[in-house]
Amino acid sequence: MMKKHISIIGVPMDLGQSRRGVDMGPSAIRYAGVVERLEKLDFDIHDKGDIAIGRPSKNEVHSDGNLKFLKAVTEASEKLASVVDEVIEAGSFPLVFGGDHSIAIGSLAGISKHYKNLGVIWYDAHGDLNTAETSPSGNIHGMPLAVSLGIGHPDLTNIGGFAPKISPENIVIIGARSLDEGERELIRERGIKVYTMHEIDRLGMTKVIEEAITYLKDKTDGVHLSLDLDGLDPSDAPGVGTPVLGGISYRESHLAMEMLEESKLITSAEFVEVNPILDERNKTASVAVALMGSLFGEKLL
Ligand code: HAR
Ligand code: MN
Ligand code: MN
Ligand code: MN
Repeated sequence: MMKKHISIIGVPMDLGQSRRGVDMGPSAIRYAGVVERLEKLDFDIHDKGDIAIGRPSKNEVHSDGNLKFLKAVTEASEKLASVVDEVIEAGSFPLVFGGDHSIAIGSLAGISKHYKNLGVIWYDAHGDLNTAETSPSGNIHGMPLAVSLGIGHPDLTNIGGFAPKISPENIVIIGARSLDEGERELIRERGIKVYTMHEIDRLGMTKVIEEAITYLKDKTDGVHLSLDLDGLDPSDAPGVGTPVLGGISYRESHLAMEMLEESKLITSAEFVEVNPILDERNKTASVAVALMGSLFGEKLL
């Protein structure tokens, strides 16, 4: 039988937020042994290296109506979208390493071209549903899910030349515990499915993932996993720019990945917000790699 192909794409982007160092995320994840780990599972791994990210000069206007580094983020998103598009075209599984979560704008633009009804699992402490109008920070990494719904600055919503990339009923957010008022309104207005930490505690991760799978299975023709490492508790994933207490444990995350693997639902994935400068001996990158192991079928016995 032909080996399945996975294509790794690094996106050393740190301009979607305010703490430098997350641009080194792709290196940290590679250093934690991702290629070796996935090759053991009998995949054919193609590491496509990193996308070139422009460095804005010091005197460039950094904020465009509460959108910091709009131009740099837009350019990087266009590049990422076309690389992801090529990877899927070639029949390979796109596995994207961030970089901050603004990169999901480009990933989803490249992926959604290939699906009529793309589903998205957004594993995150945050909703990432802000716009320039609602964002308390102007940081674009707090906006990619709204942008993919077609809500936000047109330079961002039209990446790849079309909008929207996804529809609200095909989204499941897991792990939310920090939402801004505008994000809450959008969730209510569009009826987005959210499992906050409250539901994870009450139902348990098993039930949450079972429900998420049932919710997405019949109405989608592909599901993208967008995993922000800050979805995990900071004690398990300290190397992130915006840690929030009371998060998903490593063990729960591990189980979630195993269940998603069994479901055979996931058709693309990204692991974002790994910041080795804020980390403890590359722990967060190692957690990311362990979760990828489970997502791609690692078994103990
Ligand atoms: N909601 C806040 C904002 O928009 C914080 C967002 C932090 N986002 C991430 N991505 N780390 O999930 O500024
Ligand atoms: Mn090959
Ligand atoms: Mn995020
Ligand atoms: Mn987050």
